[in-house]
Amino acid sequence: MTAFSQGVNQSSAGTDKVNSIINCHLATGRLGKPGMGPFSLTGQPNAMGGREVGGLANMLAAHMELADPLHREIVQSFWGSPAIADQPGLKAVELFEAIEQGRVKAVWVIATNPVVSLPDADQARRALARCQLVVSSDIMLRTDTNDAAHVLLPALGWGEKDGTVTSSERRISRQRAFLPAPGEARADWRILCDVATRMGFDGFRFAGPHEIFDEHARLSAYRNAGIGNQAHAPRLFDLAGLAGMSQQQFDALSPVQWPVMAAPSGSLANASGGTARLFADGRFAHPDGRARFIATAPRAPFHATDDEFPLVLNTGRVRDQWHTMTRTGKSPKLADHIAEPFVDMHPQDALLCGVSEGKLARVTTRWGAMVARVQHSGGIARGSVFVPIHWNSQFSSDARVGALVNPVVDPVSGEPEFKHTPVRVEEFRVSWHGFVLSREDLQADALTYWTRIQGRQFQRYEFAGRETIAERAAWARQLLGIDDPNADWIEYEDRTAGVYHAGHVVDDRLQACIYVCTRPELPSRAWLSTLFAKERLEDADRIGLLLGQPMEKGADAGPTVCSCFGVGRNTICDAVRKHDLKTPAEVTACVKAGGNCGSCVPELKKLLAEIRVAEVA
Ligand SMILES: Nc1nc2c(c(=O)[nH]1)N[C@H]1C(S)=C(S)[C@@H](COP(=O)(O)OP(=O)(O)OC[C@H]3O[C@@H](n4cnc5c(=O)[nH]c(N)nc54)[C@H](O)[C@@H]3O)O[C@H]1N2
Ligand SMILES: Nc1nc2c(c(=O)[nH]1)N[C@H]1C(S)=C(S)[C@@H](COP(=O)(O)OP(=O)(O)OC[C@H]3O[C@@H](n4cnc5c(=O)[nH]c(N)nc54)[C@H](O)[C@@H]3O)O[C@H]1N2
Ligand SMILES: [Mo]
Repeated sequence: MTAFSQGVNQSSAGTDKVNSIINCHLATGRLGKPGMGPFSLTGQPNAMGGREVGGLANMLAAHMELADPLHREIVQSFWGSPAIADQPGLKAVELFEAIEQGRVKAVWVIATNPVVSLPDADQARRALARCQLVVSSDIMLRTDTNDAAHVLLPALGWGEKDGTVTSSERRISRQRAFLPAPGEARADWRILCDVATRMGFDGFRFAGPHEIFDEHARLSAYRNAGIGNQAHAPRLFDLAGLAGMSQQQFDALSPVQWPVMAAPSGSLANASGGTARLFADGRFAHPDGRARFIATAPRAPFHATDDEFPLVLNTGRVRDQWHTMTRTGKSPKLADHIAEPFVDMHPQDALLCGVSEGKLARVTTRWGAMVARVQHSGGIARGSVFVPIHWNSQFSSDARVGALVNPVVDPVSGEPEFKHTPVRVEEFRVSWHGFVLSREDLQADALTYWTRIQGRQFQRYEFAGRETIAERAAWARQLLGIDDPNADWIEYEDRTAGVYHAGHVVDDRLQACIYVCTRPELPSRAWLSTLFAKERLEDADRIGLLLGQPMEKGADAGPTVCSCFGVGRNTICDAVRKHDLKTPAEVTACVKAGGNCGSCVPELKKLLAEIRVAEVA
């Protein structure tokens, strides 16, 4: 079995790579039987469902192809439509080029955040800034794309709406709302239908998702089974058995894999009416039933490295965030683990570039630049750097990696070459570092570098600057928005060492605290965070606030290592030393860390090694 995802697809030769995988399976006959086959791991929860309804510029609904005149005729006659496009629309990257050139004057962005997620993302931002009408339907108010929109249409999120989704194994499942609709938000289908109806189009007056699904199922079956002639095999995507359901039957639908043929008795198909396996008889979707090999010639990535841009920029995901963070960025538990945008690289490359772990770097390509913290995970080969796709202008001063990514696409699929852009990494020089924990949002834009991290009762801002601050107290109060001269404000300053600590207390509760230092080593955010949960600060807390560390030994758990069980670095290191733990399994047995998803086990290994080295030294 070959399971593949974006390391294969996101390439200027992506379709060739996928065809090569399929060729291997065809050549070896490893197809259509249990435990074998090429398996594309589609990333979006409903990526498959999107394809079924024709969610690409060169597709028609129900898996029909725009380029096929018979398919166009089928869809047009089923819909009773006066016209149907005979040329494909613009794919995402082409679309934004056309917008910037003024060839497209109005755009409606639905459920995507292109100012962050497209390659050459600064071009996408420029295009929207120049567009006459930008409409955005999203479930969040503030996104980088919404910031460029003229009209916002609030949509319902997945837990607030009703319909079906399809998984990678062709299984259609009912999805049911479990939350009420907030405010004026409407489901995407309703927004689309309401706009179409107001524009004077008929055919959009659906009572609900059940009627839309019925039309979808009928189209899939329309002129399908009977049409197996030389030029056209029956279309595999056939939901005949799901057409004509009542509202109750739709509501009770069990998950089922397509094709779902009409049940012979006329009774309604259910889970048993589906098709678990395709191609088991060695017959494929071509009219003659035979599969096709597609010859592929290897092709290098489009842009090669050179002296100016000597490394390769690879981009992708981290466990704790989803895409552009509009939802996961709100979760303190997720934000805690990897707090800031980073560039992961090999230590020797870092040395050659003059950057070092824990410090900031400027990452630059021919298309754009960003700022991120240098990290050595130990998992990056020489010559490559990895930057996560998640951080954007809502969360950090300059962290949209999309702005750096080259816009070359695969000629067939239009998929960008997200994993390969020549890049340069250099020091991002700053003269001081700091952080704030505050119950109120800050106006951070004036800071040279900042990242905002969602905490439980507060926002955390990591920042750094270049300019000389003459009056630290006045500067800090202004940053925190405190104008009351009698505010409960406690501070500590060491001018020679360049250290400044201050706390703002309101009615005995900690409102905000700020720590600045010329060196990047700053007090423990983990312990200071716990002060925000206190209804009133004790004297020892106020002293600890000034010191930036607890008075009581062992009270600081340190930065979170295991997000699942919320176990901090200090807790782990103390346990390792005290009980002489040697393996990650022993650590798990002792303090639980690493005992659930296991993604912190490499970090546990690293900590164990570091402690061992320190002991030996
Ligand atoms: N936590 C989390 N999970 C997600 C998502 C998320 O945002 N957050 N997004 C979902 C979505 S929509 C998707 S599409 C999937 C993506 O899931 P994946 O494709 O698994 O994730 P990526 O991080 O994009 O990249 C996968 C790996 O490809 C490697 N790679 C880069 N270039 C090459 C190459 O030339 N050859 C090979 N063999 N490998 C290469 C990268 O180093 C990276 O480790 O994840 C889904 N799951
Ligand atoms: N450099 C680089 N770029 C990449 C990738 C990469 O690996 N590297 N991966 C690419 C891949 S595989 C993907 S899938 C994309 C993801 O990129 P996007 O799709 O742009 O990212 P999301 O953050 O998932 O954006 C979804 C938006 O829709 C909103 N939303 C959520 N639910 C709903 C809903 O029900 N209705 C509406 N109307 N809005 C909703 C969210 O709040 C969010 O703003 O990024 C791509 N871009
Ligand atoms: Mo994706």
